[in-house]
Amino acid sequence: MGELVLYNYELDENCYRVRLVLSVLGLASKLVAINVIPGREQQSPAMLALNPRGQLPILGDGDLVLSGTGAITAYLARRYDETGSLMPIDPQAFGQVQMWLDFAATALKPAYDARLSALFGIGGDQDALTALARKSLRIMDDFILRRQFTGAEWFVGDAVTLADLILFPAFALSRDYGIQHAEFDGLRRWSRRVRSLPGFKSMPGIPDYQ
Ligand SMILES: N[C@@H](CCC(=O)N[C@@H](CS)C(=O)NCC(=O)O)C(=O)O
Repeated sequence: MGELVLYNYELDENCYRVRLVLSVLGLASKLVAINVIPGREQQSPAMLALNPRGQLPILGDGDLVLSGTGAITAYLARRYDETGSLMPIDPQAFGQVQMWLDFAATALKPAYDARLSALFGIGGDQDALTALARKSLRIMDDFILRRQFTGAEWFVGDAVTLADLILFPAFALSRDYGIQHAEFDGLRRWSRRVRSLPGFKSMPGIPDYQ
């Protein structure tokens, strides 16, 4: 195994997703701090050489360089999760995890942008984005509540998967853009389970109480 290097912006939700997966997997990594706001260092020639899209997160593992939250976390799960449970081998569970990863990248994009708008004044119309984010969190809440009624605790199967780790930050950080956790009983219960995982790691904006 080469050295894992994460090009990281501490306040970014997607960088946090990678830090969380690394931590739950018990992997040590070198964090290289990139000044995104206000420095726009992710657009520097050195960073564009690693990711021509000029975005974080970027992960180096020896000679391998990956960018994009989904690709990085899927790689880490497949490469380093010896139990194979974070990214299940079983085709049905694999498909269900992929469905939630797609949901995180698409339906939860407004939540990402609403937070950028609330914290940094970029990303678009905060009210419109917050309304879309609430709709997506409601879909997640309805889904997990129905599962909790049957005794299940996780989004897919009977153990934590990448789906839970990738969905978690959008809910955990929702107060940053004005959505209170009291609106979502199922997600509150589920997020306590995520927080109790061995290796769980928090970030600024996620309070310790729950
Ligand atoms: N789809 C990408 C989105 C990454 C993203 O939006 N990264 C932010 C982190 S702060 C970024 O680099 N923003 C700066 C920019 O887009 O110029 C992913 O999932 O990794």
